[in-house]
Amino acid sequence: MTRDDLADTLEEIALLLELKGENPFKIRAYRSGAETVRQFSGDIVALARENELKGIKGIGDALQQKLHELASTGKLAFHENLRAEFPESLFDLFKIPGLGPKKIKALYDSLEVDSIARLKEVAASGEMAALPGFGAKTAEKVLEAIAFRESNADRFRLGDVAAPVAEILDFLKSHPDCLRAEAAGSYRRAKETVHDVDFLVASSRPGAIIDHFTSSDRVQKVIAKGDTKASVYLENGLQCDLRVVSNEEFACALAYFTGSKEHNVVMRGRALERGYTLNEYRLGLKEGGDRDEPPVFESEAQLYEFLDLEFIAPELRENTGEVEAAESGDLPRLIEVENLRGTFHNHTIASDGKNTLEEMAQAAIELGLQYLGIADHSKSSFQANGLDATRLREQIGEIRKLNRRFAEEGTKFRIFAGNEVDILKDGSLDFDDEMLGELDYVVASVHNAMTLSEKDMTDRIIKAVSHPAVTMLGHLTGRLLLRREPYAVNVPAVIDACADTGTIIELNANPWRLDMDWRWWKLATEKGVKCAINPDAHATAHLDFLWFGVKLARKGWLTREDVINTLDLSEMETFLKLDPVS
Ligand code: DGT
Ligand code: CA
Ligand code: ZN
Repeated sequence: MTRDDLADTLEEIALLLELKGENPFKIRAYRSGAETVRQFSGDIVALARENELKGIKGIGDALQQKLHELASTGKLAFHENLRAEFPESLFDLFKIPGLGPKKIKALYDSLEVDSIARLKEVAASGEMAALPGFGAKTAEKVLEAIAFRESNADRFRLGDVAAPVAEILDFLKSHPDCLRAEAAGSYRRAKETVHDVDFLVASSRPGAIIDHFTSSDRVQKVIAKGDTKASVYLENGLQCDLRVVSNEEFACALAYFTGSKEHNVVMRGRALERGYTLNEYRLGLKEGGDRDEPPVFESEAQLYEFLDLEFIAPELRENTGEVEAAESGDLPRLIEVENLRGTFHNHTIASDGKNTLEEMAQAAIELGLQYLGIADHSKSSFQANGLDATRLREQIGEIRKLNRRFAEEGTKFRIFAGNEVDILKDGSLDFDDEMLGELDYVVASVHNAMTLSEKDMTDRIIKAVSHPAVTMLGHLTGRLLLRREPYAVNVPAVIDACADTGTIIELNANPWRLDMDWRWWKLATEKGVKCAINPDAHATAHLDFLWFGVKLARKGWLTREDVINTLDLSEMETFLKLDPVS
């Protein structure tokens, strides 16, 4: 049970009571209770578990009891009974953007909409558009949202699978008969979303490994179980496949199941040209061929070498030129997480972050970073409590003070005073030049008016990056993976403008974004544009997102030289034209 679990449950109760047409005061009590739980500064989950919520404003007696039951037992009878009054399929409707509780209630009451399938029907037939408060535009939006949902069905964000994958790998490796274990497939290639995860184990006792795998606490349902293969679902619906091979087969199997399919086709072609066959288990002799028996490969690297190739990092295996580069010895030396010295786009409690300046700095120091850029929101992002010039100047003062303290203590660490300045609808910035001039650096981002035409959006962003105060462009397309499509924008034109103006483009490492997309970085570096890998952290724990950022940067063929935040502190001070703190 987490804070979010508690708050989400209260919110869902409010929705269901609303659908039942219950007393608005009761509904409001649940809704504001959810808000209180989210905002509470102490450990609300522990307090609820220990039944010590008394006296907290906004949580009455009835809510205290319910939160206690939920936190101490993991469920709430009242909630479960309420849910049981509705078909399970109704709950999918809450995941359609643009359908709030009021609309869901109207659809449910007048058109008996209780599933996505029924929703699609009434949106397509014109019945929805005819309802008061709906209209043709709403119906169209709903249909688009359903189509988006269908095309993303059964996909998962890399950020949501990384933790379970690491746990399952540890669990597999804990078995005494497991010689080697890896997660292959799109996960290993660091795709931003994956359909399923393909585990591979080397063992001489496959049956024991398969039993072990399917008995994991993480496994919710076993889909199929054979002598050397098994497929399961985890609690979050992610499908995981396991294949067990012999230790001799492991290297070829790992290469095969890492893919991509397109990369494999080219590899198999190379093997054939040399008189061999290549399948998921081994390199073999081509029928009628006159070659010697091929060796057993202990590692993927040996297989690549045998086919006259440099080792190709899994992130690059998409058949976008990596085999040609490996043949001619021109593969880039990819960036590694250890190369990062600092990072920029990060938030604090001054806007919508969860931690203070000092806590964020401390966390960055513990990660071994030498600098941390603070870029809270600007005033137009009022929903994120953006800062006006007065508050921003105050923050700059606090940063200077902390920096002097670091210098006095002899800590080699500096906070850079920046801001994530909104790019307004017309491409101008949310602060005047005087304010911008007081900052160490500026991240410029689009946060509103996302439905402009492609031309208007492109002009808007180009105007912003052309402002001399802008150091870098934040999350270029505004996409939220599996949730919101990128807005319409001409990415190559923006890359050209950034090249002309010397503006850095951010690789936003938040697993919801991973924006700019990895497919564009080759073009950007060809044009001489630099990358900044930024976690867009809203809490200290989010600094770990840098790990996803580096994975995706590697997927975009980026080297240490392409990524600006590999500069050390004094190089970065020079780059930002700042005097060292004295
Ligand atoms: P996804 O959809 O996110 O799960 O993507 P992948 O790449 O993990 O695809 P998956 O799980 O269907 O298969 C894992 C790997 O196995 C894939 O990357 C390449 C290999 N593979 C699967 N089917 C074929 C095939 O028909 N031909 C070849 N050459 N390779 C295949
Ligand atoms: Ca897969
Ligand atoms: Zn932002």
